Amino acid sequence: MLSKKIEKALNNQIVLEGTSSNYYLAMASWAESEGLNGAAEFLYAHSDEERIHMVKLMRFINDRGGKAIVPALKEPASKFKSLAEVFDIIHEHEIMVTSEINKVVDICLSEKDYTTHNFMQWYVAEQLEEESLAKHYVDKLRLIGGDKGGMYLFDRELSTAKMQQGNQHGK
Ligand code: OFO
Repeated sequence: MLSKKIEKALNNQIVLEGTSSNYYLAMASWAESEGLNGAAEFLYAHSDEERIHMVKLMRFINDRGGKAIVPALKEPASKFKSLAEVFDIIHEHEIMVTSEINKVVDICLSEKDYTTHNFMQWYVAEQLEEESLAKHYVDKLRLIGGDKGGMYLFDRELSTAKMQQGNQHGK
């Protein structure tokens, strides 16, 4: 049985995962409208991944006798200056999500809830991958700068890039 404190922390995390999914969806839509089809593919897929992260939390809460809440989400930004800006935002966002996940892990330890602590380790590993992937693309875009040929190749690379976490964790 989940303590109220843990249930609340997990429901807060649901809000964040849902927010992430929405952010990526808005970015995907922007990229698609800009003709950045590879980036759009990548971001649509990432949005789906984040929704899976949200639902995974919901099912865990309900399974353990708590009550998962489907959150109302704010409308995300829909205009971006460039793909470089999009990936800067993603990187910062994922750093923030990591720190929120670490807080949930701290609460698990203080509540001596080792089952939820164990469950949260999946998210800890996930964040490590997401942060490093985002950083990798931020660095690449910085190198590309305003080079159109480089941007074309980058967009093409994204169209084949899979969100590694989905594959590695067997979702
Ligand atoms: Fe759910 O991993 Fe990003 O936010």
